[in-house]
Amino acid sequence: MPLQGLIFDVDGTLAETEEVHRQAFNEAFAAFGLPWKWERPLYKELLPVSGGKERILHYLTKWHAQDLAAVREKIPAIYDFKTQQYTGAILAGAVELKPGIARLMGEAKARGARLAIATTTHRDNVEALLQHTLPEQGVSLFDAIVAGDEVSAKKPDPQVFEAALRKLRLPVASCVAFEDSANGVNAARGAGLRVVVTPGIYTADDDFSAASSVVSDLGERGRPHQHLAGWKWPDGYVSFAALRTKTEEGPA
Ligand code: XBP
Ligand code: MG
Repeated sequence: MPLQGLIFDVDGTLAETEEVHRQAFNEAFAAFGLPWKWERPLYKELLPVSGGKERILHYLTKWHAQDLAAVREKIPAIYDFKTQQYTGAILAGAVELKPGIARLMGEAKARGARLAIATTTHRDNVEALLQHTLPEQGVSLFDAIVAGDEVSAKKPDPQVFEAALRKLRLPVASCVAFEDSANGVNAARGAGLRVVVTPGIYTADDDFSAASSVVSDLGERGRPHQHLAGWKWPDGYVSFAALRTKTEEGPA
């Protein structure tokens, strides 16, 4: 079936954003007078819990159960503050798109393909990232955006990818997902999508065995990526033409 749709995860896939999230969480904890500090090793342990609110509740329950009654109802306010801190940092230029992302999106649109976002993060975070990194088109580049709280279950549940497919009005066999984590791969595979993985700084040792391709990044002409597993890419970068060949050749 011809390739017609690309569905992108956000955090760790469009850009390496998790350090900005981690910093924003810590700023929120300080602002609310909580003596909590998520350092990198702990954040790596917490990341498999999708969603900032769910992640905070998981941490509170597991590490500070004695404060559960006092803090639980503050989680929405803590998360809102965190989101404001995060979007502020993104709009101030904290990150840039990973290699090949803007190029592949441009190639896809030039060939009439549709683009979607399927993410666990807050919609405000997505819009800030797109506004800063794709200033000409931003959100309008995408035919569908499905963000964290718009589905009842977050990744690894497939709902966010299923919702994106519905909004794209495309069959699953004509689309490919891009992810950075095992949660994301499992969610995309659960929706029946093939997946190209570019691991994030926190997910390099995740299990990507269900993915069709694992590469360090999507690469650029003359700046080849590192091939890690699965599909091999001519000249070391993922082009729309090469992606179309792979997806039309292989099984769904
Ligand atoms: C990754 C996540 C998000 C972010 C934090 O989302 O699991 O929870 O870590 O963002 P993606 P929020 O699906 O884009 O990889 O605090 O807004 O959840
Ligand atoms: Mg991700």
